[in-house]
Amino acid sequence: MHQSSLQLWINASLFDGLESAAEPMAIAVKEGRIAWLKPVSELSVDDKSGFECIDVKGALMTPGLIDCHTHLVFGGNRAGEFEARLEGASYEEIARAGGGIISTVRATRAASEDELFESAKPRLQALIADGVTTVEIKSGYGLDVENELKMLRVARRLGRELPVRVVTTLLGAHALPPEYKDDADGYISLVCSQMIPAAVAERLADAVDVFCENIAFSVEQCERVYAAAKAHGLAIKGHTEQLSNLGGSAAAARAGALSVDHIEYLDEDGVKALAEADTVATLLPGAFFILRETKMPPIELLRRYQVPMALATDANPGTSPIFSLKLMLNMACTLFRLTPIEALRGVTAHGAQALGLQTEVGRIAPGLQADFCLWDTTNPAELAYSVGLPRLTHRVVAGKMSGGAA
Ligand code: DI6
Ligand code: FE
Repeated sequence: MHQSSLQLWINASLFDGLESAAEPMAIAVKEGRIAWLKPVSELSVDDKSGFECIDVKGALMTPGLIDCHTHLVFGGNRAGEFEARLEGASYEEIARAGGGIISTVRATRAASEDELFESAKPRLQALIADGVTTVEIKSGYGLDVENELKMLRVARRLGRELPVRVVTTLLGAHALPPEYKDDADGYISLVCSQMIPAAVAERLADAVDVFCENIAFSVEQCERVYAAAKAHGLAIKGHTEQLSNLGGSAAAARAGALSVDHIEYLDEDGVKALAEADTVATLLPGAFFILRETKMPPIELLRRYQVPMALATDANPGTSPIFSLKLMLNMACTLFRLTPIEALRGVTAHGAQALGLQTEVGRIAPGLQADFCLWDTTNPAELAYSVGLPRLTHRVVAGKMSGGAA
């Protein structure tokens, strides 16, 4: 169905990744890319010649959704920790007592590559069913060279075997492994001198990420990781200002980070640093919700300084066991007071920018990949307004139908 190399999708209510079109649009796809688009009222007979014409009858068309921050490859799960938190333990207390991230490290190290692949697959399929066409997947539960590479190999394999673009990020500096107890600097040296070069040698990582926090790594340690990543030609990102304000976001921006993520505790100086460096602010309302945080990210400041805001699931076994990007659209509006259009930009154009992929995906614009979704509504606000609906009727990746209800 709709697999010819020349397609003309007509009568779309278009949200192009940044704005909604004022009138019904026609979108031409040639060999998997967007060739051109124009209002249906301006279509000539010549425009249509040679194309397979698909009338979507007013349905909402958006770019394929981009989940620019996930940790969806991991062993085991943390339902027990969820119960402990219900009884009053905090995330930090659990982490300091050797639970939290480190308990997932134990389960991930014990799992084979095949086991990790099989457990990650339904998580990724859930995102795909929600309209995701590009997903970022981080390592970070191996915390030694062999197990970090194992996670990244699983992420690459997911991208080969499932109809979704996968971008990989090495998050070796996620937590301190037990072998390096009391030697965080020594562990950072391992990340810089062995893990990053090994990931680069196997082409397993597109970017490098860090967790800059009191319970993880200092700003100085993160800066060492950034320097090593950049020396190997990799992009950088940071988990920063999630639980406290250490100045990690400004440091990441100064180092040229594509994005800084979480940022509930970001202050005005930090926001200015992002604006100056063109670094994206990635909002992760799932972790905010699960941890019942009350400190809001500085949305008004981000607007004032025109920092692009991306939005992602942070899908992970601890702070965001949530495999729905559409739910994040609602949470970003309900919890963080984004407008529906801001939220939608966050999972399309700005999500792409957070991955450095803005010239490939995230917008419906000439020259970009023909990755898009059609929804059972005409109004983009409904994607954020309602949970569970509207239905995804078509999901198209590089011009090929791939999922959706229709
Ligand atoms: N911040 C988070 O919210 C996740 N990682 C991070 O640096 C949590 C990961 C986990 O708890 O397993
Ligand atoms: Fe995360």
